[in-house]
Amino acid sequence: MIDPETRFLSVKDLPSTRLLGTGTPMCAGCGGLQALHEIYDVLGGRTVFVNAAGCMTLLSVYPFTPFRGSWLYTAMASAPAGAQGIRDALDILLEQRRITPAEDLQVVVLTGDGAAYGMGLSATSAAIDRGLDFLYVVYDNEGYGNTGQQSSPATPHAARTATARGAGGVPGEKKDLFAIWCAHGPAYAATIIGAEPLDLVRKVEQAMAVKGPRLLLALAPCPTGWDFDPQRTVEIGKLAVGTGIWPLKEYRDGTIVHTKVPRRRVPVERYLETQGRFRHLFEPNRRDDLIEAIQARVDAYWAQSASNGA
Ligand SMILES: Cc1ncc(C[n+]2csc(CCOP(=O)(O)OP(=O)(O)O)c2C)c(N)n1
Ligand code: SF4
Ligand SMILES: [Mg+2]
Repeated sequence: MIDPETRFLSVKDLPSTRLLGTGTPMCAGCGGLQALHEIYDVLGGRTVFVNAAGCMTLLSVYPFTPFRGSWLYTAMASAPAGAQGIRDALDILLEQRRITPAEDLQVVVLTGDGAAYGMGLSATSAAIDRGLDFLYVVYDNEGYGNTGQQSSPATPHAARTATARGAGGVPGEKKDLFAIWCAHGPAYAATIIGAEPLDLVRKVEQAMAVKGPRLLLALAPCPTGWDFDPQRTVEIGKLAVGTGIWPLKEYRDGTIVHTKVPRRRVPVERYLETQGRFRHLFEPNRRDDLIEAIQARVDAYWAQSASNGA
């Protein structure tokens, strides 16, 4: 039932973990929002989100929020520093017995790839080094989505963006944030995607079961920035896993394990052809050089991980 004062669904009608409706317009079919919904189902309301500027910032526009806990908005580079301040404050309240352990909150950074792979990387590295007890959730839509999908360090090779409009798209390669986190020896790290909810939920539970720096890195199919029909979000997410472009894996105790290995990998072009950002690989002339380069990189990744026994 809609509450006439807040214009949101009445809280008492909903299970305690669901996101409430938001008054702000988010894109239909947003893969980042899909992953966040699923993560929040497990996390629940005893969370405080620390958000680096990006698309998800529009979820909480004062005085409205779809979350049941608190929300702190920070500059793009500063979310881990904000998380440190909140964790410290909670620890002081606990020490002074002004809150009970049952009233303690999970401190969760919510950030896009532009902040996570780029602007916020230094603050993140320092927070991991300090052993900060926080969950770091990245929705990776492979570009600066909120400002019109400019290239970010997470944009994949050959994708066209607002700042890479040339014949070959982005010349560089996507940065490996998961590997960067693992090199720090965190308490936990995992890649996830909203289109594989069972794998995702298990990883959120694993992350919540330990203390320290923890990463959940979600590929976030983005109909607006990647140029596809919003109804294809789940299909494209499953193709990202099935082609092997987005390996689902987790890091625990120094070991990396793949949690879903595609038995027979689908050719990457099945994934690429679903998105307007790769249309120039197929029209007006087929760019076999670029398609083969992308396929070769994926093949090399899986050959390497097989030889490592991951
Ligand atoms: C230092 C700084 N530079 C630029 C901006 C403008 N800005 C706001 S959101 C955004 C895009 C952030 O990209 P990402 O972290 O990937 O999140 P997304 O928008 O894709 O959700 C930018 C560039 C900013 N807020 N701060
Ligand atoms: S631009 Fe992409 S990531 Fe941002 S809200 Fe829209 S669909 Fe989601
Ligand atoms: Mg982004």
